[in-house]
Amino acid sequence: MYNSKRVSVIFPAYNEEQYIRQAVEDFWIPGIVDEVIVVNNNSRDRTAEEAAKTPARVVLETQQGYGYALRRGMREATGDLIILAEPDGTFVGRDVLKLLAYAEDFEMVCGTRTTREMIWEEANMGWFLRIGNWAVAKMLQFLYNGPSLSDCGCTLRLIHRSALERIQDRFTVGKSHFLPEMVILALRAGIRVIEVPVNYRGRVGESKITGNFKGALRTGLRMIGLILSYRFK
Ligand SMILES: Nc1nc2c(ncn2[C@@H]2O[C@H](COP(=O)(O)OP(=O)(O)O)[C@@H](O)[C@H]2O)c(=O)[nH]1
Ligand SMILES: [Mg+2]
Repeated sequence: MYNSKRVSVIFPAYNEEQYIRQAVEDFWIPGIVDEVIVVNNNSRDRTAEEAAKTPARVVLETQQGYGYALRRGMREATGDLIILAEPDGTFVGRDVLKLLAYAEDFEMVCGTRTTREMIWEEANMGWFLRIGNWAVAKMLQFLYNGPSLSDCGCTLRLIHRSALERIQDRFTVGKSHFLPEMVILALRAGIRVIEVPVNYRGRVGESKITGNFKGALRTGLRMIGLILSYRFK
């Protein structure tokens, strides 16, 4: 509980057997986090078995895709404050406290991974990804008159249940470009959004989205297409 509010953490998981147990342990902050949900997205490794060894609730989402997995997790969550994260070692559990601190003033608190001082040496955030994430975030900021944004692809974020309920039925994206849709819908609904710097570390296991140049470019182009089509259609 945080300020008498129940806190849920959601992990979308596709083949994350190596780190899933540690992730649940790291994010289950005693006295603060009430529930951790692992959304197993048809993993072909032992993600489900490893997650079952933890106190987390494990649900299976059969529709394949990062966005589908997150959306399922948000439907399953019972908390008043809902936090999205990744079980791959890139995020630090205690950064949840940074999101919670801002959640007193804002309905949605997004992490940003492009702050130089918080990018760990081994992190997958070279100049191309860093500038790309920043540029697409700026495009979103200016086209939707948003708050200062510097990262379009940071999973680590928090949303109040009351705010989520206002936009949840309008989610359409199921693949890797889900995050900007969530921000656009939030801004359009008048939800108060802020961004805060979070740690970004190296990954455990293989990256499936931005791990190679092609994958990163594909996701970036999908995000740009989405931002333009929402704005001008
Ligand atoms: N790529 C991908 N990731 C998924 C899927 N379902 C769940 N995920 C999870 O989404 C998160 C993001 O993927 P990841 O490989 O870490 O991409 P990266 O953060 O860009 O390196 C991870 O926690 C995955 O386990 C899926 O169908 N595809
Ligand atoms: Mg990742």
